Amino acid sequence: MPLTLYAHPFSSYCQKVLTGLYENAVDFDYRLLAPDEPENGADLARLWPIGKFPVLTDGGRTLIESSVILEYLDQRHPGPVRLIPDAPDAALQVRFLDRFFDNYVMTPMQRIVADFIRQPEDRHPPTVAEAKALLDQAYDWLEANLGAGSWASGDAFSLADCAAAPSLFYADWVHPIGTGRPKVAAYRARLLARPSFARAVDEARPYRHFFPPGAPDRD
Ligand SMILES: N[C@@H](CCC(=O)N[C@@H](CS)C(=O)NCC(=O)O)C(=O)O
Repeated sequence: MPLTLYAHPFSSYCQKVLTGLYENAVDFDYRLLAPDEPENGADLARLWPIGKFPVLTDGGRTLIESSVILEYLDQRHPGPVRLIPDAPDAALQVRFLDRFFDNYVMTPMQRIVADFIRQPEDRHPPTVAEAKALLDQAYDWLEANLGAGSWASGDAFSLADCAAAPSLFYADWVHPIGTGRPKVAAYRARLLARPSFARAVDEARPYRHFFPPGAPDRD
């Protein structure tokens, strides 16, 4: 039975997992979560009542949470690109950076986007201001800590880059990295040029008009 991924191309966490799948050309059945395919949403609700996606199934096994899905793929469906390095210290650094991008870039980015989905009278400017301040801290930390290698943790593309790609991609749309952080901006550009992530971004282009704050005319 092939791997099955419940996902939507415009979702940032789905792009994180799709990037890992495309890196290693892993075969999978794409179950699009869309109103005109309600059976996929019903399956998702059964598999994971919390309702967040992506969710991956492999035979009778269900994998939930993007980082866990990618680690599972690295263990059970490995390819030439190792998403978690074997060396324990290097693996810890990759897992730390994965948490960094999810918690301090993806999460504030999603908070800002979520505020645009609220009715105007329910919008909450202090939450948006806090999220932007956290993004500034995260961008500054990255600018100071990105190493000389091409990727988040040196010269090998990893789980950390899968997390970085969609988080920096969308975060820059809602709160620009700006010209004062050239290393972060260059890293984001390298991620966008990586064929696996470029493919995920291309697959999401038809949905750009759904981006609640409005998608900029670039990338
Ligand atoms: N921690 C989860 C986050 C997943 C997540 O937030 N997914 C979003 C799409 S990017 C979602 O399910 N949104 C729909 C909802 O919240 O109901 C992961 O890493 O997979």
